Amino acid sequence: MNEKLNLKESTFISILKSMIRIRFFEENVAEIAKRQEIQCPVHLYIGQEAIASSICADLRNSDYVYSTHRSHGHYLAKGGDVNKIMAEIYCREEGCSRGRGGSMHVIDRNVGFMLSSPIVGGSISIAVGSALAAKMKNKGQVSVAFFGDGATDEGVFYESLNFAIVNKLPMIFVCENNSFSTHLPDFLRQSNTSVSERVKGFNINVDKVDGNNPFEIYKSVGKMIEKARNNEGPSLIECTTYRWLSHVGYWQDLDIGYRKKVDVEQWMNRCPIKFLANELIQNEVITQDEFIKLEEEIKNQINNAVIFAKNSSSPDPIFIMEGLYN
Ligand SMILES: Cc1ncc(C[n+]2csc(CCOP(=O)(O)OP(=O)(O)O)c2C)c(N)n1
Repeated sequence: MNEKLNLKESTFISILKSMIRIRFFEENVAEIAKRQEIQCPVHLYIGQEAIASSICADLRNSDYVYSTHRSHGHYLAKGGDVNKIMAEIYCREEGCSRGRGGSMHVIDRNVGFMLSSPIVGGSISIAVGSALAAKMKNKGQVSVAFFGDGATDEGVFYESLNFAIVNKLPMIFVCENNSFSTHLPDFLRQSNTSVSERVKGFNINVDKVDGNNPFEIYKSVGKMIEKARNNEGPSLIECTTYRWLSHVGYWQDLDIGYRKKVDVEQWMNRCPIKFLANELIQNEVITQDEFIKLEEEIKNQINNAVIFAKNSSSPDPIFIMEGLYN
């Protein structure tokens, strides 16, 4: 326990590791996409790493996580395997979805990563189905749905929320509010841009936190997980954040006119990794040297994942229909 920060040191070292792993993974994927080594589109998570890493820090392997088109960070934070997700992005048989899914259709039930879906809002209702199953099985499992503010433009979000509340399900709704749905800012889509305010009429336990601050997110979600495990019903956490790169791909979308360079720069100055690393170094949880070593180790791990993926086999076209309804 660190007295000054009032936190369990090992937890925040794990969160830092998870955030660095996601960052390096995504930076590597951006490079791979630039070199046109992969065919599937990639929606990168750079800038939002604190959310997945802090939300998943205390989840159990048996808890369920559901994700979106921006899936890599959620998968890695839930204990996913870097090799398997990299191979999936290369559409290889050794990928977590056996090369059939690519970046947006990630699945690995061994770590409770139930699915990611590019149908905006689509995975929320399925996550609520898992929460219902968890309640029926009564083994203390929690179901977590990650989604963006764009998903709250969809009816399925409100129906899922209502169902989870009425049935007191062990469900946590995690809204990563980065203000944009593709190239549309929130104020052009929503009468009230605050998701947490909008859902208050549902009588749900709700909190709004700085999505670039792992301390805030971890503290808030901890109470929500406890509530869910104690059969006290669902919660919603709105995490305000920003994506550094374009909606899809490795650009910054500065030529389209929906966001300004100065805004991107301001958010980049609020890098969640730098923030947490500085706090941990200043409070003597880790040293600068340990931090650098950590970065090197993770960089190597990601480089090895690229080698693993490239050496993996492509699915045999003969099995193309396998797993489909026919
Ligand atoms: C039902 C549906 N409508 C529209 C789209 C097209 N689309 C893909 S991603 C996206 C934006 C989603 O924004 P948000 O949910 O905030 O997530 P973010 O991209 O910001 O992570 C849209 C509209 C889609 N995939 N599915």
